[in-house]
Parts: sequence; C-alpha cells; structure tokens
Amino acid sequence: MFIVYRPDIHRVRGEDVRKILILLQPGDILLRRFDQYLNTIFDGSFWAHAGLYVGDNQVVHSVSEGCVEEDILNFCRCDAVAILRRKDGVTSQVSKALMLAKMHIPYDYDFNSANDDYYCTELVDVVNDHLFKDDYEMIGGNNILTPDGMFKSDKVDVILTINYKAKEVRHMKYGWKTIAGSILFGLGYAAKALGTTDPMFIAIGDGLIALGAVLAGVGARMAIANKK
Ligand SMILES: [Ca+2]
Repeated sequence: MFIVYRPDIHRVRGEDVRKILILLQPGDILLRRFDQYLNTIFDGSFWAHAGLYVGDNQVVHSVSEGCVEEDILNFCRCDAVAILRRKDGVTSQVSKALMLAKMHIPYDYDFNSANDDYYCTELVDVVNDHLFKDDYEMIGGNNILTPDGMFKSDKVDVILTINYKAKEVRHMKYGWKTIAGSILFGLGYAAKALGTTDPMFIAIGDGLIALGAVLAGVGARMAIANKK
C-alpha cells in the first residue's frame, strides 16, 4: 500500500466550498475525509473526522491539540465533506462548543465516554445532548461514536455530500493489472538483455513482454472505463 503525501492538493475545491457556505447554518455538523491518511481508530470508517459549525465562518472541533476553533475554509481543505443537520429542529449548543474551544479541552485518546476529554465525534455528541447515543458501536473494547455512525444516524439529515472518492475506489481496484503488466514487460526486456545470445532467454523475454503488454493494456482499459 502506498501513502501519497499531497499537502496542497485536495479534492474539495473552491466551488464546493461555495456550495457548503450557502447551505451551512450555525449548529450544523461537518464530516470530512482525507484520502491519503490512515484513519487509526476510525479504520473502516469512510468519514475520518467531525466538527461543529458555530457560525461566523468558524468550526469548533477536537483535534490532536485539543478542542479548537478554526476557519471553515481551513476545515474544508480535505477530500470529502458532508453537512448533517438535526431532524428535530433543535440547534446544537453553539455557545457550549465555543466555551469548550476556549478551554482547550484535550483530545480524548482513550475514547472513553466517562472522562472529561473529548474525541471529535464525542465533542459533537456532547454539544447535542447525546443525540447520537444509539449510534455508538463497540470498537477495540470501547463504545465509540464513529463519523460514519453519525452519517448513518436516523437523527440527522444529510444536507450535502461532496465526495469524489467513489470512482477512485473502482479505479484503484484494477490498478494492479497495469502495474503487474508493466513489471512483466520490464522483466521481459531484462531477460533479453541478459542473454542476447541464448535463444531460450530471448524466447522467455519475448513471452514476458507479450504477457506484460496484454495485462497492462487490460488494466489500463479497465481503469479508463471506470474513470468515466
Ligand atoms: Ca471522553
């Protein structure tokens, strides 16, 4: 598995952020994702992080430094965003979220509902009076609220989803054929180069080149078809 570091390239673009800003209301819940980061505790969760929109272009969320207030434009520098809104019409406790950010409540690395520190989704749940209490699931011995759990919850409507990932997943699925084909292709030429006078090496080399070319061709065609 390859992890590509791309600090400046995110799939969520300016036009997406404009859509988000038009729809956002104070108290809305934001989920986000980075394609190239490992999710650690939220492994298996598509969404990696949650925050609360508190108005005035600010998001309150719990990150490794603790509970912080951050500009919505910075928060949206990521690869996928979702806006969730309570179905019951009650607004999240924005003032409480702002107070927790001022107090710099530490990040809860224990993922423990009983202590006073908060991980990202726990913070959002707390400022919503535990609206998501039925959406927790047992992970690694802890009862944890994942961002996917919030996304799927029947307590909220999904107002907007910006997600470019779906096509990428299918594209990656067929990527191995292209890579394997290219390697065989290269090995074929290497075999021929090593044994230029030996007919057996030349035959093996030609075979590998032919097989590699076919495999790489199939892989590339499938990848192109899936990108459409
Ligand atoms: Ca906690």
